[in-house]
Amino acid sequence: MSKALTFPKKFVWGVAAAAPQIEGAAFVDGKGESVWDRFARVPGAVDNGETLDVACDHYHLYKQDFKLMRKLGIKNYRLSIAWPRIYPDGDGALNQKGLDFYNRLIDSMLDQEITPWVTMFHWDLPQALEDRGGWRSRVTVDAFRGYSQTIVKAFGDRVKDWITLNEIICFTALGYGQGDKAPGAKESQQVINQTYHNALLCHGVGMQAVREYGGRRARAGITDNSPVFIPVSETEADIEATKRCYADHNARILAPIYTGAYPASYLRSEGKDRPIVAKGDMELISVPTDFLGLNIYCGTFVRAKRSGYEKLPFSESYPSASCTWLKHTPQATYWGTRLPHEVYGVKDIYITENGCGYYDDKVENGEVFDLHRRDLVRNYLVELHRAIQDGVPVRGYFLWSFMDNFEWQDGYKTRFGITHVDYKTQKRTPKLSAHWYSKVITGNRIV
Ligand code: PNW
Repeated sequence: MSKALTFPKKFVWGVAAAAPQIEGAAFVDGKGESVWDRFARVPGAVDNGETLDVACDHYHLYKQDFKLMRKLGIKNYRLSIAWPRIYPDGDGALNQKGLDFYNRLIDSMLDQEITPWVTMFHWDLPQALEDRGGWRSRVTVDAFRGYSQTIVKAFGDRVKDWITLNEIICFTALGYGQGDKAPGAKESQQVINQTYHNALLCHGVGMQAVREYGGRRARAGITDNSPVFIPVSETEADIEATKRCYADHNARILAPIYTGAYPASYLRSEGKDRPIVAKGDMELISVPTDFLGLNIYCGTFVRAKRSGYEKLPFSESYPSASCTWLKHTPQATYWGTRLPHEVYGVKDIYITENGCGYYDDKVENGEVFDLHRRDLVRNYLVELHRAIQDGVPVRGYFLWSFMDNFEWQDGYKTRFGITHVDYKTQKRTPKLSAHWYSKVITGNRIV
């Protein structure tokens, strides 16, 4: 048996999902409306007018879902807590039924010997907070302080690994700039920069909640989808160019977290649109983290140019998943982990998401032959293994996603799961990729 593709001892293998994409029960047991519940009702916002109302009904089916996870040998599960279940209005009155639900959920995971990795915020801002300014406002930072403290106090006896926020860019720039994600606003560049800044403050506030109330063994970090760049050739010139490109594109999020300051070049280029920074903000944003979570799906190729670097466009025939933004670029796991380590000195990296979405995963005679997914994930893991061999401190990998789910503005047609969900019957069918991944986990090596 070849040893070459074995992962380090104690490497963490898991799967990931997020509350709004799987739970359903959107208005059950006192849950408040989220910006996504509202946005999904805007005509044209989500494909086919689909909503999050039922999704995979994980709210009611979590026990069987955890049994299936265990059967597949999955020992780590990255989930998120729905803020509007805990505080329907974002702050103020606490919804005890929401706390009860996550208590049952976590206990049920532990019964199946699955370790929870909890994301505090995966895009489902309470609509009531949006009505008071949402990410534009520091009201949200204050509300997040209360929310994060409450959940760390409530679940910290059983949850040791915390992720403050998922993908700042997606709920700020895409929600308030591009407008294709909730709340679907179109704001000025200054406001967008302020939404980033307020999100960074929440990250700091969440870190503090874990430090204060999480107990001695608790660890915390953020999950980012910092843009990934890949040198088109692994020559010194292209690698140097790629590093410069990487640093330029991470000036808004990773730089402030890991250096405690926005790069001067960023502040210069934003000019009067730069975020308003209050005293103490940068210290809060750069509270030391225990790990960095990275969601890695694809990268952009870069080459050296006399004046610096050049990003290369993808041709139309370049291979991708059904969602065309997801180009087949396995080297993304190599460069996407190596560069934060080299540029920002990040220690302890987890891939908190990687996977792919297809339209045509079908159950035939009880099976789903998603060879395309198995192949893609395998290729990305080979490159991740190479990163570890080269000394990049990658400690774990979470596959997105455990089961098909609500893929935001794409609705339900794009399936990211290694488990197929029949949305009419809620029947779960592990796909071929699930059986394959199960062997990877048990063997701790790529098979
Ligand atoms: C992530 N991109 O989002 C999210 O964290 C998940 O909730 C989501 O379901 C998953 O990836 C699959 O889309 C991303 O355009 C969305 O590069 C888009 C991009 C990256 C991540």
